[in-house]
Amino acid sequence: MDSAVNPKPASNAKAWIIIIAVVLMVTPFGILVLRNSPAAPASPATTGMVWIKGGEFTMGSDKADEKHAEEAPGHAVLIKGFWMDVTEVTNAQFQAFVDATQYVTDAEKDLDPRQFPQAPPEMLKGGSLLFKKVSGVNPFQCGGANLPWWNFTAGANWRQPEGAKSSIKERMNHPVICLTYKDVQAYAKWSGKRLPTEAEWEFAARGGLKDKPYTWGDEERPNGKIMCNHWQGKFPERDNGVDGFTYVAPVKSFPANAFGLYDMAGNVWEMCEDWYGLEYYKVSPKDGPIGPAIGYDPEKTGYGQHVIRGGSWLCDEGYCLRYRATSRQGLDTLTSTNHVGFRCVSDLPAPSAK
Ligand SMILES: [Ca+2]
Ligand SMILES: [Ca+2]
Repeated sequence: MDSAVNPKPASNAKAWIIIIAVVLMVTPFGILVLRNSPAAPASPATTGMVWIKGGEFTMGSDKADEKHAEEAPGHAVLIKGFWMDVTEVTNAQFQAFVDATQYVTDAEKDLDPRQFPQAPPEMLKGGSLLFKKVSGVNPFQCGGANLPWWNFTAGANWRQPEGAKSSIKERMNHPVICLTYKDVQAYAKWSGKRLPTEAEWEFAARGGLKDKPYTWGDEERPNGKIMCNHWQGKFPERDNGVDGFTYVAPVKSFPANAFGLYDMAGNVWEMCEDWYGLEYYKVSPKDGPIGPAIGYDPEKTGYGQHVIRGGSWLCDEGYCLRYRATSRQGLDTLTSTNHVGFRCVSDLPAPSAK
């Protein structure tokens, strides 16, 4: 399991995060729903989207090695057409949603100490898991709760993604980060859209290319060109930033795929609708798969993980290499972190049918 893309709480905090997560999941949704029922954005519903004509494709790969066994087997999948956001949802777009709804994200909320009387006070503050460089660590020898590059940071949320006193003021065209699955569902509902299924996401990411490892083709760096925002250097110690970025990059900083979609590889992982299942490809139906009934649950929280796809600015070429077309991972459903975002899809009629 690639721990670089599946942040876990630091060991001391881990138990409390899990307990709090479980309790939150059975708390009435009232604390999380939109406070109003505002109208959806006034702009045309498919603005900033592209029509993805459906079809049949091979999802996953028969070439997956043991390290990436969750990507196997390759299997035939049939997808109906849909609209998809051209970019990851940006801070500007999420700001419009919050301005219209006064929605408060999970990471912005302190927890009620009466609900968690035994919890250390620092664990009751709203915040997110943030990546922090560390030296002298062999990531291949880490795993489980031992992922020293992830730190719960009180005060880190979408408005201040590096913690207190940070800002998105100069980052409005960056993908929004530090959100939970519920947060992105709230945005999707407000915008009249939904999250893509994992199958829709991979079909779109491949851009019509057949069985290629990357969303742009066969080579990781065609003609020496870096094709997406990822990590160059020794993870988790040093990112050389050869691609021009050592953090989240503005959307559209790299070429689009053949369907006109930007950053389907790298920049931020993108949440999908489906629960995450390690073995799901072995039993997936062909027609419009929607994922397993329950999510992978390595921490035995009784809840589970949802799918994230595409890799991020933290994926390096050795330890991670998750900016491939078939890469998939689960994210604890109540986790917010600074390398995961999302984009939406829509079931509005095809252009020719309007
Ligand atoms: Ca980079
Ligand atoms: Ca992405």
